[in-house]
Amino acid sequence: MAVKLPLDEDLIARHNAPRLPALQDEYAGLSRALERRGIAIDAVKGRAATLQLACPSWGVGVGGTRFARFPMAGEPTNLEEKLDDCAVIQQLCRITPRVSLHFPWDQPSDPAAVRERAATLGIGFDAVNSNTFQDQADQERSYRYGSLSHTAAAVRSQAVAHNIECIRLGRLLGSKSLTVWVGDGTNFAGQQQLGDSLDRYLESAHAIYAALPDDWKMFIEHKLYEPAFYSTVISDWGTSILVAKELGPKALCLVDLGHHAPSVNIEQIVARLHRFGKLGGFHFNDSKYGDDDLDSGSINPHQLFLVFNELVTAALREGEAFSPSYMMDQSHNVTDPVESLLSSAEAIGIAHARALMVDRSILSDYQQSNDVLMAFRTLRDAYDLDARPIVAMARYEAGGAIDPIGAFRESGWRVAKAATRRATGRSAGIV
Ligand SMILES: [Mn+2]
Repeated sequence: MAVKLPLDEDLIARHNAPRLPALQDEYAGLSRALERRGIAIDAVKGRAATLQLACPSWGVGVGGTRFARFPMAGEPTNLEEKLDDCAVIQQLCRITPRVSLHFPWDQPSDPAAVRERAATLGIGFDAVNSNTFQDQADQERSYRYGSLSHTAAAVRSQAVAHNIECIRLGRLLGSKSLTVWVGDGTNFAGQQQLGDSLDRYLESAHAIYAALPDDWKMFIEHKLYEPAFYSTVISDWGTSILVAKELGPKALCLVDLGHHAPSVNIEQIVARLHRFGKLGGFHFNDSKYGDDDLDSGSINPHQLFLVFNELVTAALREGEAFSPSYMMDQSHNVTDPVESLLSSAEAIGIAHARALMVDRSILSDYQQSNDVLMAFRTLRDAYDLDARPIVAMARYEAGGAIDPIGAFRESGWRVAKAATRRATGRSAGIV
């Protein structure tokens, strides 16, 4: 099948040509800095180039808060247009080869045709996401008081059936995993018996798990609070890992960086989940106060680095057997979503590259001899290095843009789409 990428290939070449000498110069400078540490930059770049992030279909539209949404001219209005924007992101940054769909938001009338169209655009499909946290117009029973853990068996059955339908659609699209997040919980003490809610959830989750193909994974996404503000059924990584262990080997935990209590040590949670073979994947974003869904690395790039420090450690020990699923899960309220996703993909790539630059054998020696300060400084030394030339060079060599956001603006993509795509509404919430 002939691939027809959305942006003119010459545009990227014309964009890169005048920027290449400066990139080569900066890459050579970093190469010398790493050489003095006994690290070969090409090996780091080779591993940096293996990072792959999924783009969320809902992330390419302008998001919103509980209060308002401010639409943007030229944002996507349907699945086809979302795929076009995701393909633009992949063409420019080359580390987002797959899209994660959300049903029924992205319900395809002809999944085979959608799969073929995506392939033509140079992209595929990652985890499919079920949605039992809101009611749809044609829905028989309401999720107002819960879905998989609802007190009524008929509502639970409806939610289970929806998840099984997501698996069916995902198989037709070429996906290999289902992400299950439920907003189930309570807003009042006494509203439900806390243990019984989890039992009902488990019974439903077992029914979904039983419908998983052998080569599929089921990601359990926990979230501390919201929309339920007193108790949430799958509230934390402890509940998540217990559920995943009870369901079986195909059930794994998903870490969304915004879904934890404030000041929790997320990198330690990552290490714990990995230790027990239950680290399934990540939803990358950043937060200041709660589940803010801000751009990855925009608030706390150091935490992102520390998370990748754990991931790189695990990857070094296990090689290709270690392959968590990575996705960006963000809400873009005041920026162009394509630009935010390009910026975030770069931030994640930089955090990964910094972790790859840690001198692990020296770090291990300092840890073993309890030289606390030097262990800390070994880690910090890698964080303080400017990893941008590695990420940019890997991107350039893969056919992407040296400055993806600059190239996106030069392409005039959004202006052109503003003239052809219909206007969207102001309704609050996620697109
Ligand atoms: Mn998430």
